[in-house]
Amino acid sequence: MGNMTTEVINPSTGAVFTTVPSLDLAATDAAIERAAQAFPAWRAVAPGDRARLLRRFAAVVDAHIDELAGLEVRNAGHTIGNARWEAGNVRDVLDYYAGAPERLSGRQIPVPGGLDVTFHEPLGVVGIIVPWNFPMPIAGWGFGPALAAGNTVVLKPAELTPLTAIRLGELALEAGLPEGVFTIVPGKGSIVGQRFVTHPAVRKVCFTGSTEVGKSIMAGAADQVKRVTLELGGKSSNIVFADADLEKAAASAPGSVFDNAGQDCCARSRLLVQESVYDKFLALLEPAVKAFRVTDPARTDAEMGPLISASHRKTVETYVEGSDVAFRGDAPKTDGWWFPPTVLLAHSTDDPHWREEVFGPVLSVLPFTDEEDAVRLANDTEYGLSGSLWTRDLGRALRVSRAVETGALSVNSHSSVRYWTPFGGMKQSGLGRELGPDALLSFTDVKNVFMAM
Ligand code: TAP
Repeated sequence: MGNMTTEVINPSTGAVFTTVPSLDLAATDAAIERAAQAFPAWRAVAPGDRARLLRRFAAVVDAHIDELAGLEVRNAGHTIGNARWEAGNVRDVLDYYAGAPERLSGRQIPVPGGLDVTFHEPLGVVGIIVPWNFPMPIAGWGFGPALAAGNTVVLKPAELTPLTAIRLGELALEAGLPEGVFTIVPGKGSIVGQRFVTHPAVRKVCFTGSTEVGKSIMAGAADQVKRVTLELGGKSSNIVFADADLEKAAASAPGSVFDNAGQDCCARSRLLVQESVYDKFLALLEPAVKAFRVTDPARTDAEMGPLISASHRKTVETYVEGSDVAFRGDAPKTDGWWFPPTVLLAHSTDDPHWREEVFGPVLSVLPFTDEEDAVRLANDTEYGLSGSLWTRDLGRALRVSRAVETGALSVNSHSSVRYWTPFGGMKQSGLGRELGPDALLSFTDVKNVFMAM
């Protein structure tokens, strides 16, 4: 079997606009072997020189922000505003981790009879598997720290959204990264992604995607005791207490779930509102949802574009059919995988839209009685990735922040991601942390050396 090609579709129109290669097993093996051959020279690059190369890579990305963002608008249906931020995030992550090679210090530990020191050794080849929902940032969160720590990288973009990754691979070469240090391997998860798990030269797999595939990757990696970082699904809560700034909380709630058409593992897809302000809050929320602008994502005033594919739209629709719709926004009626922002009332915690990750612009609402009830409802899920809470009471903010079982939480805000702070999930939302200092160390193993006097 030779390499095939994949058609790339614009989700705003449903039309094919280009094709890319889809690599077979032999081509995947060849890419992994080139990465393995490039590893000894890459790890030996002087720290200052590796830092300079990463800074140059960041500068080349910066010079191509508009081009990369334009690709993502067409390929993933991201709004142009978001897509620019995403390309800028790749640049920022590279700049941040460019500071790492010269600071990746071990320790000197007091021992009798000699000297004991530790080193943070790179692992070798790292395989990064990226989903379609945030192709650029999720790629960068893997390859930035992995390269900085001295590893070489093979990266598989999602079949639906390969274009920006392929371009980033070209830009890395343009910036002067040696051949084989950072290779894009477009193709199917069942072929390319699976080979990252089974090929013995790949020492770590960094996977972002569904919990189901994440589990199979973890099980497959056990065979070679391969390191894994898993960033999986989420069902995050937005908890609004009666004492909160309700206007501010209502104005920002739509963006917290409908941004990227809800195809966001951090989407606050559960809205928990204290019962004493429930009716008032929903009355404030309704106009904000109806005003959420769903339109051609290339328009600078677009707040939401289409869903990624026709089949995904069908799946999202199943959560709305037969459910109690509180209110909905508008979406274009033209070709493309459009879906209106939708608010559903949950009548039971068994409702599928309350329980499962919809990964679409669907918000599920439920009232709660008191703090304890809010925490219980927020924790009633196997996911634990993100979340928000709104209150003016500092003590409550701290108590609830500590009690909600989630990897990232924001108070009176919906932000989840800063490239210099850790990001990742508790429970079945994932394993390990991306970004910040934690991610860097996760691409190394500690070596202890004792030298006798
Ligand atoms: P998946 O189907 O899990 O796909 C993710 C990636 O894994 C794709 O590149 C896919 O390749 C590949 N893949 C599929 N099967 C594989 C296998 N057996 N072995 C190795 N790789 C395989 O998820 P998705 O539908 O693309 O993304 C949506 C899900 O990702 C949601 O559940 C969402 O919550 C989660 N997500 C989580 C996060 C974080 S940060 N926690 C971020 C984004 C998304 P193909 O190209 O062939 O599909």
